Order: sequence, then structure tokens, then C-alpha cells
Amino acid sequence: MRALSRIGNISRGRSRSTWLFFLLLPLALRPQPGPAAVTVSTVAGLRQAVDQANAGGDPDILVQNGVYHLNGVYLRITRNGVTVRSASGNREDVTLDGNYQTTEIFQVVASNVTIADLTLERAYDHPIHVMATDGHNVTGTRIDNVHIIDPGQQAIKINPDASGAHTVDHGTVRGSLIELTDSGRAFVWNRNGSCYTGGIDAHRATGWTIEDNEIRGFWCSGGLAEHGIHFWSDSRDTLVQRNLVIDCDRGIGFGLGDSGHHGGIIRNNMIYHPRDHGHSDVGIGLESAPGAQVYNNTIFFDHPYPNAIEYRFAATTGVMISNNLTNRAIVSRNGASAVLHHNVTTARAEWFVAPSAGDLHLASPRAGVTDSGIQVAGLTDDFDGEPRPRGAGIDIGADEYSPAAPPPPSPGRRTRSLPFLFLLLRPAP
Ligand SMILES: [Ca+2]
Ligand SMILES: [Ca+2]
Repeated sequence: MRALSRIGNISRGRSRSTWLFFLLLPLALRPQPGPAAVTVSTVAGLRQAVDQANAGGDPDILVQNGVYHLNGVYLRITRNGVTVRSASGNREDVTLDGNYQTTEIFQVVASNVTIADLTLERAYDHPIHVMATDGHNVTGTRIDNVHIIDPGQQAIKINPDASGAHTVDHGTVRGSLIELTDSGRAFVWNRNGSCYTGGIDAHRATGWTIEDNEIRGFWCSGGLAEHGIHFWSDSRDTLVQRNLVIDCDRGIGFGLGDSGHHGGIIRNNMIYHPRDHGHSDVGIGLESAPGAQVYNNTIFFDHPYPNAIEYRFAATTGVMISNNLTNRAIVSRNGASAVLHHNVTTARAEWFVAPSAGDLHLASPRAGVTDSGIQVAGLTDDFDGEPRPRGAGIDIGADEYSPAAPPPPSPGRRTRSLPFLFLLLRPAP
């Protein structure tokens, strides 16, 4: 939408080339392969297209509708600027199934790689592993509108090289659905002997944006799962916004123990956890996370864990926690310090539209919540991407209340993008 609104601004110009651009735009957006993309319809064809792209061939790969049983085949992208996406733009039309034989469906070791509009399931380890290697950094990864099901370990793994000197920075994960189902949960436990799984797991990564995703089901009855979204090991300046995290043992984390995180923002997220599975834990956790800002999140638990937000360890200083709406406490542990403003920790189920379905939009205006937050620099929208403030002031929590129901599709559940816009709008070679 933002790209289209930018086009709208351009259209107010009067040059002939601008009007020609718009005349031709519908043609360019037709869902058919253009000359600048290679289209594949078999596993062998997909593997060959990736190999050819790595060798300098066409960097844009479109995958025709179907279920692709990889059976050990994996896709290692070594050349900058490669894109792999479904031809239709609908992520449910194309499934790359690792059958728990393929260890990593995508291994990304190059910059400006895009993986979009696909379903990835049953990787033995990570469906997507982005890593710095061979002595160079990786940047500009885009993971957009991808549905990941039942990874054997973490769904998206972001790693530096072995020395830690080279890193994977400034990527985005957007509009994606990442989930662990009962059958995947059983596999995880057998494969790992623990609940070693989670949604997005990043080490030593700088400047990532994680937005508009839905992440659900990362728990095990036998042990504690990793977070839905977790940046640690000296990661910094992560922006985590407008995500829906449902039924995960731990929701969103910056840092773990003394393996910390610097700066960063966690805002406008909804985190819901139903009944206890045995290891239910915190909604948002800061551990050795100096300078973090946590504001306008809504966290609602139907399990008994006492804390919605925790900030921990003496290295956690300079932290701001404001305008959050929860039904559990916000607490310091192990000597951490933070400045807290205008948080409401007494939310009740009836305040929300459908909490048991993870819908934590406000059901009606509520004194002390609507128009009751403080201004925060940089806060301009809500969970729905709707502008703030509305009415007399900022609402507390992830939703800025509006009388009409928010329009579907809500964040994280997009199922179609504009697969050819990127071809049109990218810089000429
Ligand atoms: Ca308001
Ligand atoms: Ca709203």
C-alpha cells in the first residue's frame, strides 16, 4: 500500500513518461512470467535455476503452483540479488516440502536475496538459514509473505560466521505466518530431545525489521521452547512491530542471560497465550538489553505465569516501557532498570474483541485505556497500521480503537502480494 501511495504521488506529475508508466502498469502487473524471470515446475528445475542464478544466470525465479517434495535437495543461494517466489504470488499455491530429509530448504549466504510468497514445511533443521560465511557480510535479506510450517529447529535462523566478525544485517521478515503444529511438535521433541525450536532466532544481527507476521504454536509439553521472535548474542537495533504471537511459551525476546541486545524497539505487537502447556513463560523478555524501547504492546495470558514483561540483569539500563496493556505484571529481575510510564496491567478478557482467538483489539472505548497513553517519539500507527493518535490521544496497547471493525486482512495473514511489482520497480541494471 505504501508503494502504491508513492506511485499516487508520482501520478500528480504531468510528464508524458509518467502517464505512459501508468498506462503500462496493468500489463506489467499481469501474473505471467516476464522475460526477466525464469519459471520452474519441478524440483530438478528449481535446483537448476538456483544453480544457474548463482553462476550469473537469471536472478529471478518463479515457481509454478504445486507441492515440491525436496527429499534432501536444498537451495543454497550464493549470489547477490537472487529472488525466489511463487509465480502466482499466493504463498499457499507453492509448497516446498523438506520431508524432514532436507536439512535447510534455503541457505542464504549472499546479500539482497528475496524469498517470498511460498510455503516451506518440514525442514529437518531450519527452513531458512541466513548466514555470513567466507569472510563477508550479508545484508538486505527479504523474507516476505512466506508460510513456514513445522521446522525441526528454529524456522528462520540468522547467524554470523564462525568468528563472529562477519554478520547478517538489515534484513526484513514481513507478512509471514510461522507455525508449529502438533505433528511438528512431536517431531521436534524426538529430533532434539528438547523443545529446541522457535520462530525467528538471530545472533549478532544488526538493524533487522520483523513486522506484520503471525507466529504461533512454539511450545512443548516436555520443556521450554525458544521465543517466537528472539534477537540476541550482541544483536542491535531490531525493530519488532505489528506482529501477532499466539500460543508460544515465550513471545518476543531481546537478549538471553548475558548474551545481550543493544537498542531496538518492540511496539504494536499482540501476544496471546491460552492455557498452560507446562512451560508457559514471559510475553516480552529483555535480558542484558540496554536501550530497548517497549511500548504499545498488548499481552494477554490465560495461563498463570505472573509476568507479561520482564527486564533482567544489571546490563539492562536505559530502557523505556510505556503504554503497554497486559493482564500480568511488568517486573524488574536480577537488578535491571527501566523507566515505566502509562502501562495498564489489569486487562480483562471482556475488554477485547475475541481474546481466545488471539484478537486483542479493544472491543469498546475504555476509560484509562483509550486516549490515555503518552506520546512516544516515532509512534505513528497501531497494530493495524492505522494512524495514531485517533480521538483525544494515544490509546494504551497495540490497538488504537476505532468504532468500525478493522478491515481484513489483518497483519501477518496476507496471502497474496504483487509478484511483478519488484521487477518493475527495481533499479535498471
Ligand atoms: Ca485514541
Ligand atoms: Ca486499530
